[in-house]
Amino acid sequence: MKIAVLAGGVGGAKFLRGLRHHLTTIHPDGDGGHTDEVTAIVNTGDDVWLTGLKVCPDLDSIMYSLAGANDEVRGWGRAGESERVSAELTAFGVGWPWFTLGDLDLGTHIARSHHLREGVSLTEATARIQARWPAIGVRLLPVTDADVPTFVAVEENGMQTQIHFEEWWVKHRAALTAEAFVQRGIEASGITDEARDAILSADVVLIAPSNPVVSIGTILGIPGVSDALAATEAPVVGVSPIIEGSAVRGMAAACLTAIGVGTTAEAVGLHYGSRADGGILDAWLVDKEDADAVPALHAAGIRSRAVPLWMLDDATSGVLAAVALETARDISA
Ligand code: FO1
Repeated sequence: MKIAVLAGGVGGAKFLRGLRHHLTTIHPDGDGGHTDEVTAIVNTGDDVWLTGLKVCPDLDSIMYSLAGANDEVRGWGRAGESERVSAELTAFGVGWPWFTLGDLDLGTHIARSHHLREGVSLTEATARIQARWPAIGVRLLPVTDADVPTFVAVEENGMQTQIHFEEWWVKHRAALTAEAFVQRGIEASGITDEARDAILSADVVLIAPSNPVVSIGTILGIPGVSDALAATEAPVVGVSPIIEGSAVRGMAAACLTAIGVGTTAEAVGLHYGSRADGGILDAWLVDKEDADAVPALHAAGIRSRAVPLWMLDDATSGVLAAVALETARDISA
């Protein structure tokens, strides 16, 4: 089976681990992996060139998590990390002192930047650094090879300004009211051929429970993505990142408010819209606590099921992934 998954950082990583766990159970390859083809199409709006290095937070979150090399406590970066170089960078007054680049993490950024400086695309550079962990079981693709960083329009010290998403997210913890999210350089960007092909040739397309604005929304903003989702024969099934009116993780609420969308499973599903109406969804999974959202979603042409969405470990994430695939099968049937 060919599965394409649109994903951001932490929520996307957990969901992909669950999907891989499920596929390894139902379609084992006899070598601890699975025989299916899973492609993650990952948000690159968080990306930033910092101290001369290309940092790709969502691609790295997913890569480290699938490799089992992620810091489960902090929720980002590498396990067993140290910060000797970062302390020196701060002493030199370069980079963002509030945005810690760990020593192991810097290895990723140096390797990635090395490949980019050799002239290969971010897609190719991602494939090369991903090969460091041979058995990830998911192909990671940036949604675009162009630099399209997300900037956040805020008012700081009484002035209207725009700051990089990571400055808003990490330095300010999203405490500055986001007036808009701006994808800089988007005009000159486009979905990569590899990502488009993954969507068009998929048997199933899944929208991971990632931040609907600055992760999934950013992916959808890249020219060509919505067209590919409209054109694919595959059913598109999404998983709500909001349970019982609160973002499972991160500051999705602050982001949704900024674009005038309610922080509910129903509102996000309706925001993504049904494919029949030019949106992206055939189906939207909501948590059992949000079962009252199902009728409104059905009325909007979006199939919906209320199932447990909490991803506590690979097993529970695997059950969720299984339900998403089963929902897709029901649509195709
Ligand atoms: N998040 C933090 O809260 N503090 C940090 O210092 C930090 C550094 C960092 C460095 C590299 C990287 O790939 C991610 C990093 N993150 C940090 C997490 C990052 O903000 C998130 O992974 C996403 O950008 C939000 O989804």
